[in-house]
Amino acid sequence: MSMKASLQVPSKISPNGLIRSLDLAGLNHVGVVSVSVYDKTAKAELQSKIIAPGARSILVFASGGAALWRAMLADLRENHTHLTDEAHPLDAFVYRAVDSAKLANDIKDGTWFYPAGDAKVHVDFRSLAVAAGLGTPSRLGLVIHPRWGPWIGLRAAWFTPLDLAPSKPVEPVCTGCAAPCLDACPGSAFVGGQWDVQRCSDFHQRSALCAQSCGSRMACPVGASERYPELELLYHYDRKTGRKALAKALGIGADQKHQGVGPLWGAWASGSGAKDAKAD
Ligand code: B12
Ligand code: SF4
Ligand code: SF4
Repeated sequence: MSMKASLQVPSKISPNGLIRSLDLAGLNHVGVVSVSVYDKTAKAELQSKIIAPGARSILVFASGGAALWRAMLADLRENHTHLTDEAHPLDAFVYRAVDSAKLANDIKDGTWFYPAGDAKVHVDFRSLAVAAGLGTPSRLGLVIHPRWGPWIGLRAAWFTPLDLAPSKPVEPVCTGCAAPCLDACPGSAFVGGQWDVQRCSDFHQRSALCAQSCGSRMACPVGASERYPELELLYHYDRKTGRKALAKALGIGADQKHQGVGPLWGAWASGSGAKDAKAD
């Protein structure tokens, strides 16, 4: 369920102001799941009573299409140091947006989680997003939605004491599709018609063909008009090259404190895990 700055909530305190504020920052795709539903599939160490005691509902914030990217570009044009001084400019933009939305809407309760690779608590955002009605699993391994296709970035989750009405689940999207994603993959990364992270990762180790894009994701016809712009794709897949290109496009000089990182395919499997993996 996609909620643009509106939500039917039976609670006394409404999160609608918060949702509107974050919508302006590009977090335009929002869903709700109760903690009791979340707890049914969450790992023991990620149960809500451990990571967010007192929470009753979870609001999951995502960006569909290029809205968040455009909002970040507008900010970077005004604030060059948000690119030059930040290790992860997009993550930092989201943290600032959440902090100012909390302040503006007097939100003090609850616990916030982010999908960043260096997050202290590693919430499984794909499962959370599906439970919160932001999309459905796809052959591609990504959460997919009829409007946004696979062009959804999962950005933040607010475990709140508010009792909110849950969002409806999204119906399967891949059923009946001719699956052009399979043929578009040069790395034979699909096993039994389903994306396999190990095969995809192995292909990245031996070929540069997918260094700056995923042909299978590009081939998906669902939400094709919401595909990320070229510069955003480059930034997500190869941040080293991407942030240089971004600085050039914005006319920001060479005083970069961070070089960015190259693709880290395989890091998740080698023990450094999600900590070092790209999370955009
Ligand atoms: C580590 C990581 C990677 C690693 C490994 C991914 C993996 N194991 O699947 C690498 C580097 C390979 C990677 C690559 C990419 N990633 Co990544 N990645 C993550 C990260 C940081 C953690 C994932 C993780 O380790 N989860 C926990 C472990 C235990 O899960 P797991 O073992 O992989 O799988 C379990 C569950 O996740 C679940 N599961 C597995 N797959 C799926 C899929 C669905 C739909 C569901 C519901 C459940 C589910 O079942 C598994 C067994 O219990 C997440 C952010 C996050 N915090 O969730 C982003 C995340 C999953 N990545 C994302 C993206 C976009 C990508 C890339 C496209 C590259 C990019 N940066 O643009 C590629 C391609 C991935 C693809 N085709 O699916 C997005 C996905 C958005 C979406 N629409 O689904 C996330 C959520 C980040 C974000 N901010 O939005 N990624
Ligand atoms: S990144 Fe390349 S190998 Fe992996 S699924 Fe996409 S097209 Fe296939
Ligand atoms: S191309 Fe079709 S089968 Fe593949 S992910 Fe997109 S909708 Fe699903």
